[in-house]
Amino acid sequence: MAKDMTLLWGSGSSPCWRIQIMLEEKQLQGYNQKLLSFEKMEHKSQEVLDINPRGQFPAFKCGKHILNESFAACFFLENEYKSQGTKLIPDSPDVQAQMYQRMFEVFTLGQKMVDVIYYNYLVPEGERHDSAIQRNKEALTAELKLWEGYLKKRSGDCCLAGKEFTLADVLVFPVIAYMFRSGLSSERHPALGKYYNSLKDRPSIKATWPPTWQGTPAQDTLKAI
Ligand SMILES: N[C@@H](CCC(=O)N[C@@H](CS)C(=O)NCC(=O)O)C(=O)O
Repeated sequence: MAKDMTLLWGSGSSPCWRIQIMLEEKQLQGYNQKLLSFEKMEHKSQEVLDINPRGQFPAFKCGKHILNESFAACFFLENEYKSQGTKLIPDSPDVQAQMYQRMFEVFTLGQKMVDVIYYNYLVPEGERHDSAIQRNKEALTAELKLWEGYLKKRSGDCCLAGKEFTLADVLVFPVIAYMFRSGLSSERHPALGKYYNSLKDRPSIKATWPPTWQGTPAQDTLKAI
């Protein structure tokens, strides 16, 4: 159970947050955990490498199983603890179809977000171009328009796949939250803003809110998107 689990994590990392939300939803509080620092390069420490040879967060051990990919960890936990805590994969094929579709689309959304927020980090100084920055911003704007459309269609619902909180929300919410933290405007993206506000106080999410986000000002990188 929880005592056999170890999570090494970094604050603000969406993949780490997914596993933390999942563990809360499955009532697995009391697992071993250690908050480590990106700034101090602790993701490259031996302690992390022993679990995650990629030297990345999350590093997650569940009994004898190593599950460093957040999607893998969340699916594993849902399967292992099907009847404990929140049931996160509903029985309805209609809901499942929506849930799977949205959770895998988050890879595209996340990549487009990273291309904008981390442009300077990803592209060496001499190779940066305003045209590429502009293209990345347009790609993210178009992607967000899609998500606005998805969420508008579900306007009476709290969640990505309908009225129930599912695995799609566990996996997608941290990315949406990261964008609001980075200055995304809920006036420009009202359906995303509504989604964010409807889930941000959910107990599993509140209990695991990234500690480095508390009390520090948000960024404004995505303000104009
Ligand atoms: N593929 C992993 C994410 C791994 C990952 O990209 N981790 C980032 C933090 S969000 C990291 O540790 N970056 C530091 C590095 O790669 O050196 C998952 O989805 O769980």
